[in-house]
Amino acid sequence: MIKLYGFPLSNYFNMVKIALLEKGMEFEYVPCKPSQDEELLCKSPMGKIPCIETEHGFLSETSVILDYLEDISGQPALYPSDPYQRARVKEMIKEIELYVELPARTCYAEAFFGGSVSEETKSAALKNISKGLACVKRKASISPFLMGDSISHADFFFMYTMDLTLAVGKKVLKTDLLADFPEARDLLEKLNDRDSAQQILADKNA
Ligand SMILES: N[C@@H](CCC(=O)N[C@@H](CS)C(=O)NCC(=O)O)C(=O)O
Repeated sequence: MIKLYGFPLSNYFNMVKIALLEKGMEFEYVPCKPSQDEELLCKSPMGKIPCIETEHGFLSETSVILDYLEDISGQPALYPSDPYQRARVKEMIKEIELYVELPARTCYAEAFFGGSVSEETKSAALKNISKGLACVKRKASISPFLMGDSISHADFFFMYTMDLTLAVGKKVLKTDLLADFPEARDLLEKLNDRDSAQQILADKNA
């Protein structure tokens, strides 16, 4: 059985957890915080979470873990079977991570950890996140899911990225980052209503 290492406040951890829940795959949760201790580094070489333990060994990096889960699991598929459409979903995940998630992260210290970040960092974050979200908006079909008529890993990646990115917008950048993208807000609401997402929320609140 797969072991999932991490903690419920981590958005990357929740991206993997929701894939396991949606696919109905059994897994064991192993509470674990990021660290540079050898104990974690031998499992996740950057000391980041999540990582998973498989019967063959450990894997880290969320998008790689999602690909692995897809390769070993049956239904429901969370990538399209058509190679081009599948690549488009992966392209979207990469864009969300590089151009929304990572710029938002530059403001986490102030949003979540009682620190502060410079005005320069804030203005760069706002510019970069806005550019990233414009890219998502340009590509997303939201019909009804982010990348078409079937739910995919891109929906969950987007949901947990926006969970914290919207909080950064509100608390640090003093703006509603989805003000001109109401379709995305509606989609996030629907995704958050799913049983899997409700379970993750309950675990997070606990
Ligand atoms: N690229 C990694 C990022 C994972 C990540 O940044 N996880 C955070 C927790 S949400 C972490 O471990 N932070 C500690 C660190 O960056 O050292 C992935 O895709 O899994």
